[in-house]
Parts: sequence; C-alpha cells; structure tokens
Amino acid sequence: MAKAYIGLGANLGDREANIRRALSLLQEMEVARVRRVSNLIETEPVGGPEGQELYLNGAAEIETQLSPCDLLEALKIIEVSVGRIERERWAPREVDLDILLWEDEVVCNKILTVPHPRLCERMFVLRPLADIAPAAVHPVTKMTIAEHLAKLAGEEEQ
Ligand code: A4P
Ligand code: MG
Repeated sequence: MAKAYIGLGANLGDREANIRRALSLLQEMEVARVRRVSNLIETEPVGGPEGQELYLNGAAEIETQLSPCDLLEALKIIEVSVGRIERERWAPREVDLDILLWEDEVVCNKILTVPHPRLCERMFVLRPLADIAPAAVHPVTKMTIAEHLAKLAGEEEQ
C-alpha cells in the first residue's frame, strides 16, 4: 500500500457534493482508501478565463495499491463520472483531482509529474494539505508542507 495525497477542486455545480461524490467513488471503485480529508475552503480562481465562480478546494490522504499512473487514470475516470466534461486548460470544472504527493517519490513522465509541479506556489493547494499533512516532506525541496505554506504566505504579504 502506498500513501498519497490528492488535491480536490471544484467550481461548477454543487461543488461540495461533487467533491464528496469523488471521494466516495475512490472507495466504491476500490481505487483507494480515503484516510483523511481536509476542511474544504473557498478560494479565488487562479488563472483561466475571467469571471469564474469561486472554487472549493481540499486535500485527502489516501492509501492505494495502484501505481501512480494507474491512479491518475482512475482519477480521470472518477472526474468524468462526477460530471466533468472536456474544456480548455484551467477552465471551470465540476471536479479536479490532482496527485499532489506520492510517498516520498518523484515521478516525471509524459502524463504525470509528482509532486504536483505547482504545489509550492498555490495557497489553494497548500492550505488544505497543511491541514492534514503539515509534516509531510516535499521530496525535491526537502521542506515540509507547513514550511512551504509559511514561505508562500510571507511572499504573498510582500
Ligand atoms: N498531470 C501531470 N501531473 C499531474 C498530477 N500530479 N496530477 C497531467 C494530475 N494530473 C497531472 O490536467 C491536465 C493533465 O495534467 C492531465 O491530463 C495529466 O496527464 P487536467 O486536470 O485535465 O487539466 P487542468 O486541471 O486544467 O490542468 P492542470 O495543468 O492540471 O491545472 P492545475 O494546475 O490543476 O490548475 N484556482 C483555484 N482557486 N482552485 C483550483 O483548484 N485549479 C486550476 C487548475 C486553476 N486554478 C484554480 C484551481
Ligand atoms: Mg488537474
């Protein structure tokens, strides 16, 4: 069993119901066991088209027997099952499931980059992740999630 953290985001439809449904499907489809779920927070959209609705963002700790690439494939199936349809990059979405961390491993191939490449620069990812995994260490920077959150908060204040 591998421990991983996934990011949860939604800004279309019933955002909380979409996220909860995705978490249920992870278990029902035997993709993963959901061990912990952060608080869900409302966040301003970053990037993408003007005039988007606010996001609801969260993070979950999961345990899975799948490989990182198989997990990504399963997450995409769950996104579609919850109602996500194909749109341009960073467009509003019913649900977005990203792999944030996978054990303390680095994965980099054509379809998948873990840790998530924009993890350290996004409050909407770090805040919920720090809720459930403040001491988790980023395998590239060697900093904890709590340290990354404090660093980004300091930078955003300037
Ligand atoms: N991919 C590579 N690495 C990963 C990974 N670690 N986890 C590839 C998940 N996917 C990964 O993703 C595009 C492709 O990224 C996938 O096919 C996969 O092979 P996508 O979900 O289809 O499209 P996307 O989400 O629009 O693109 P991207 O680049 O993943 O965007 P982000 O970085 O996820 O940003 N603002 C707020 N407040 N809250 C949000 O949640 N989300 C985004 C999307 C923008 N602004 C936001 C939020
Ligand atoms: Mg995504």
